[in-house]
Amino acid sequence: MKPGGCASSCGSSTKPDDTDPAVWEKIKDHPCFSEEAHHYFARMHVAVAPGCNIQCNYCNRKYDCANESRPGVASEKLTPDQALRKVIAVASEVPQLSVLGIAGPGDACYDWKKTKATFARVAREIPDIKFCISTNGLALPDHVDELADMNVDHVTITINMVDPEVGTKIYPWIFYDHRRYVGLEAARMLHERQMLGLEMLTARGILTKINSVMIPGVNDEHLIEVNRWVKERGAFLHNLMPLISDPAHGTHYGLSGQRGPNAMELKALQDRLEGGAQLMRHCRQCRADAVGMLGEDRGQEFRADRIPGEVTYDASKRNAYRELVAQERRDHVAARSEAIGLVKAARPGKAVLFAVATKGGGRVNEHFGHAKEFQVYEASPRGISFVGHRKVEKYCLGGLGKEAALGGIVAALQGIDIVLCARIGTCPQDQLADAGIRATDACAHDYIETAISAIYTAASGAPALAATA
Ligand code: CLF
Ligand code: SF4
Repeated sequence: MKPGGCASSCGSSTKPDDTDPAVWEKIKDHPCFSEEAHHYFARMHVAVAPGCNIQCNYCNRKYDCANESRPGVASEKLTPDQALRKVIAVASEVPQLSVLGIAGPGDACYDWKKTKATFARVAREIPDIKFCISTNGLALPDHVDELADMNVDHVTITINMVDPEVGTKIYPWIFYDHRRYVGLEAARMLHERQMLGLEMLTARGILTKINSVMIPGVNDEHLIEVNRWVKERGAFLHNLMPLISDPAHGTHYGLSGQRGPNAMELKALQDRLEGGAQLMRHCRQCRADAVGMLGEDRGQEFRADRIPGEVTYDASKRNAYRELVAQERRDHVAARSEAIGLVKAARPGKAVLFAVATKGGGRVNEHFGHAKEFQVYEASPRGISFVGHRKVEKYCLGGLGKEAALGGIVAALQGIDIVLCARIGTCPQDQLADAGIRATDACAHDYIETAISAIYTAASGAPALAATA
């Protein structure tokens, strides 16, 4: 990161032309609500809300694996006081931290007392942290006014259907007003409460993101309708999450063999939704106790038993980071704008998919062998757009390449044309080439868009950009 001085120490960056200033103020440091912000800022979840009032066929909260990144999974449940200690410890050590989210492991609105108590305690100690919750929506309408009073600007509702018939295949039961409901009646009640909650949030200016789990053969086609409904009701973002399904998780879908979509099926549906509600494409489907940048999870470092008895908030790291990032983001915005202009001006050609190894800052700065995921971008005559990410097993272990991992990486990179990374050896480079994927470290440490533009314009015959490390 380049050192830089932001006189105002505000952490702001250049606002995109198409974003309302008040909205930009809310999203500019939120790693989930702004794709650009996720290169710089981190979230943490505290697992204070274990209770849930519905059953989803893709959920089993009894299962936990420390290496598993999946909503609903948490290694330890916390009381609001324990959560406060953890937030203070993380905020003092992780300079990128900007958002505290409550995303279960049950439902943040159903387990409301603990959600509210946690936010109240943290607000007193760290007033500049943003609050965020994720909910299934059933209990949401009961708490919208309190969310507004607590300055919660970001709410996620998981909405998988707007047709209760489809809902019967996803939700076996709900629990509402002291009673259990099943079948069509349950799905209809859930749907009505979700729509009411969304409309109430929109009316109060709270930004709402809709998460939809894409379940092939159950609701994949139907999500086009969901996108239309939530757009009409003011949703800010729509996030399609691929179903994670494994018999070992003990979920209904896992045990009954329901498969999730592959990366290209997800992209195809996302592409069909272009022009509807704005899509989030950088979700990492994180755990209910995740800590760190979206592509990483430092939760194990901050387990309750690793936090010392006395914790006092030290704001110095977060403040210093914000000053550095403000300048860096301005540079990045200018570089990206130039790069996109060059791609648009290049001779029309086919769309090219790039997989980028990065460890943050919006740059090509990770070695191929160290990457645990690749960020995917598409360059085309329309410009450069973020498409998603592909998780992989690390190729390099103790300095040696793992041949077995490479097959999995090639499979995960299905459809990718070019891999950009900070360093790659000839052995993996040759094997990727055999699979039709070009890999290069020629643009190491460039901004991602600058690197893509250089290669895309060179390939299309236009003058290549000079590298700007
Ligand atoms: Fe957490 Fe969710 Fe808030 Fe983000 S996560 S409550 S909006 S702070 Fe983000 Fe994780 Fe995807 Fe959620 S990457 S699962 S979208
Ligand atoms: Fe699990 Fe969340 Fe569904 Fe409740 S709402 S069953 S916690 S996925």
